[in-house]
Amino acid sequence: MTTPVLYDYWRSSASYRVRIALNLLGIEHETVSVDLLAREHKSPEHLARNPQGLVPALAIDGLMLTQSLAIIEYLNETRNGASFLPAAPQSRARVRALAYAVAMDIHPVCNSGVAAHVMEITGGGDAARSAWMKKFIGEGLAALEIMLDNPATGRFCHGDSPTMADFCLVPQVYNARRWEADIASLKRVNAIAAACAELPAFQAASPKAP
Ligand SMILES: N[C@@H](CCC(=O)N[C@@H](CS)C(=O)NCC(=O)O)C(=O)O
Repeated sequence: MTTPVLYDYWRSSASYRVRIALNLLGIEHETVSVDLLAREHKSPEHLARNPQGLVPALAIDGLMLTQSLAIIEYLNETRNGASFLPAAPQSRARVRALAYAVAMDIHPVCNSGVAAHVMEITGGGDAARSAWMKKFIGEGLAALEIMLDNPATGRFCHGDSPTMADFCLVPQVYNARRWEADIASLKRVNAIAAACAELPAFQAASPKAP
């Protein structure tokens, strides 16, 4: 069988989500870096993998998959032992809502390409970019903290084993710290991030990993 190839960028939070999932499943894979700063994601070579010109893309099972959550759900549906989404429909809906709150609401407005364009058309500099990130990440994670005030929350976002919601939360917390968004008071968010940080699969997926 061909070794899967993850096309990613070390600081990309969407890629970070997929790295966590691959590590939790112990799927051996190669990684090919697509350097966002060098704009390699807009090269013809990468656009052939993902017409959106975004990372990650995962070559697996003869497919070229894109969209981190679609990739995670594909792995969940095709790999034995994966439990990235709970079985009960109401629980699945909750995990998806938590994951989407990050991946579909916080992440897109804070994407590097979006922030760079806002700065370009407004003439904002580093201070404006930082204020933008702080606002949207801070507000988004504050809402997530309230969503996590729920009996279904356990050591992780949903119960006591990691799900797709944790795969989204952890990279977003990494970004919050990077941009110095004020999330110190978000007790559940921080406790879950700390619980995830104890797991080797999350450690190895981190941009801070050696
Ligand atoms: N919804 C997509 C988002 C992918 C995405 O936005 N990736 C970012 C890195 S985290 C990217 O490639 N940004 C390049 C750009 O904005 O030009 C997913 O979950 O895979």
